[in-house]
Amino acid sequence: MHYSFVSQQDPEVFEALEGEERRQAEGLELIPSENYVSRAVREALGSAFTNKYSEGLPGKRYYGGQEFTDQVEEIARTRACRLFAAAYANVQPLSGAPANLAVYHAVLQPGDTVMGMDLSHGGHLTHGHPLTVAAQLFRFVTYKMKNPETGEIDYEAMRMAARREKPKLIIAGFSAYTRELDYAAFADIAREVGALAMADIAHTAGLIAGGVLANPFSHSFDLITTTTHKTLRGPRGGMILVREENEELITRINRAVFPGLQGGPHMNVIAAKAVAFGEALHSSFGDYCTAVLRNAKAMAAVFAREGVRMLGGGTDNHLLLLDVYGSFGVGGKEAEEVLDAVGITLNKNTIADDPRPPLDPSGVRLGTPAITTRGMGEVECARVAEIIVEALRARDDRAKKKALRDEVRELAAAFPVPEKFV
Ligand code: DSN
Repeated sequence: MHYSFVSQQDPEVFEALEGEERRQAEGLELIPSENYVSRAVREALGSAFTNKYSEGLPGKRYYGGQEFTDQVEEIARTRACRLFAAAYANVQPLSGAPANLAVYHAVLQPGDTVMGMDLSHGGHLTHGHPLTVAAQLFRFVTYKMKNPETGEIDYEAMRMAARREKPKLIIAGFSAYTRELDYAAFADIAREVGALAMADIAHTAGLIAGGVLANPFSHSFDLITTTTHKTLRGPRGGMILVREENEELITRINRAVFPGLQGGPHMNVIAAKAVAFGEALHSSFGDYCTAVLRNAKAMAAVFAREGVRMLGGGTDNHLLLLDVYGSFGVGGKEAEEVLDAVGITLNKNTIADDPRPPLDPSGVRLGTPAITTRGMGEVECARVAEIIVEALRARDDRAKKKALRDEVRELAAAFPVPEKFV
């Protein structure tokens, strides 16, 4: 990106833009929720749609001048439905947290019970953290893994808890869980207790669209929420998908998004979602998703060989969660800093029932979506895993860290961030 206008008009902001471009090009991005979008997606994000207000839905807006907003929102909605076999898509949520809140607003009454995965076992803040507004309005109960070494969720304990607590909504989804979910078990429990089943697939949306992980709609889930970035490789944003042509539920969802929670949708982002969904419908996207999983397994094999404790014992998806405190005697905060210094970006993360505090937990979380977009394969990903192990073991050895930093730069230079995916 050249930023020719910003560079002339606003050197201060230009410096930050250039710095971030350089950081992304020269380092290796392993935060599993991050990725690189195509130049086409960036063009749509920077388009004239950013100037436009368009409260309402296609064909039913509150402002004039909507012929092209309607056109682009319909393209995004239709493509989203095709990607996930949905009957209906609302593509207006600003991101994943507002999408989840919109579903709660649409289908729950204050005081209703919701069941979600415990945060330290991999769940997300919006699935019931006490500091969220949702937790002040609704009553959240949690389920956990039976065994953090295998990652198996305790579905029987979940069923017993659901019978006892009578949730109105059961959420399947995570931001730090490495194993495939048994959507059939979730749906069965939800049906038994009369709850709606919602899957928050923010992390795995691309992998589901690409056909390498199961689609919750194939197991009768009622609703899906997701972000549109992460593995789906679109702009930052969210959406809500409905499985069936259920007019009442669809109307509730639409009203919860607008005017319930939001005003005007960000039409430039919706245009960029449409472009990204078009890329995800392309046959090459499935190959990308297959490579994401293969690369994650290649990294897991190195960590297993090196005796690094992985929560869940490995991975079925794009992410890995390492117990760095247990494995290297280093907290997650210091591990994140050491790896940042060698050019590898990942994030500190709590592990199941972590005794350490969230700002310096026992774990780090990493994943393969971004480095796979750069074209790296199993050989490179295995080497990146080795570099992580070497850097954490040699964290007090400046010369070794410098050598690793140089190697990371060379690797990044050999796999430039691509501009086109289709
Ligand atoms: N912040 C996202 C993640 O990193 O997983 C989830 O909201």
